Amino acid sequence: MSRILFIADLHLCQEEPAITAGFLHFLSEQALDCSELYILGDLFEAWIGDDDPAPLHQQIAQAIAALPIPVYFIHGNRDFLVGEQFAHQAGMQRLPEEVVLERFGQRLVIMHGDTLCTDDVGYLKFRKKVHTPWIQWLFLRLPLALRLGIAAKMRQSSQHANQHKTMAVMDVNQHAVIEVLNRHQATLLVHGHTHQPAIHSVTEVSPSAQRAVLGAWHHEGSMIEWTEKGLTLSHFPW
Ligand code: OKV
Ligand code: MN
Repeated sequence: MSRILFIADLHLCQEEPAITAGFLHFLSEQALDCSELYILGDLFEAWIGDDDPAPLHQQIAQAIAALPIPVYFIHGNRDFLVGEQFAHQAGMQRLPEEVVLERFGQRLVIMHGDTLCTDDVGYLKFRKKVHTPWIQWLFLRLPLALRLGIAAKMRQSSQHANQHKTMAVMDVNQHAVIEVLNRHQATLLVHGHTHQPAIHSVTEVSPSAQRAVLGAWHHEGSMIEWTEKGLTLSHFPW
């Protein structure tokens, strides 16, 4: 039996040990009962380089590496610097921004979801900067303490900026959703990022499609499973 799991937006950090505990519990129960696990970004709240000695990172790497199933990772807007070293330690394979999975006779696109939020011009500008290869190259060569300081400052100013953004601006743009589905000739899309869990029908494409959105792991876990019966969104306590 084939059961594919998707999760995203755990935003793991030292300050929220209950979420880490919830994830470790998820790995030891749900994840044992599936054939593949896809982590669609923002597994971590912040990432400033694989050389960060935070014990949380090693704990998570070991727990993922212990799984008997293949684990795949797509970068989120927060952990976009997760590199080959960490991926190797966690025994997971990093995937490009958008990937098409062909199972059960259907085509399903997976992505983090930030690039669907095309109305958030300020975020797209930020993204373009921090995704520029030479800027990343320079950042990763700064001393760890300096990177930690810069990152903390950037998170602080982003929190202030987001207070003035409406939910509509931070949600996906429907034209971007249609474009992705058409470009990949897919009828299913699974993403996270918006923290607005739901399964939507997309009737502007033909044949009509489904867009399944993962929830963030704030007070409970969120996952989407894909079986021959289709997509199911579920939430579970720690
Ligand atoms: C991640 C976000 C902070 C949003 C910085 C170059 C530059 C990488 C970085 C520093 C910040 C990631 C790596 C973080 C996401 C924020 C604030 C807003 C909207 C540079 C390359 F520019 F300084 F040279 N960073 N960190 N934000 O703290 O994890 O996604 S982070
Ligand atoms: Mn995100």
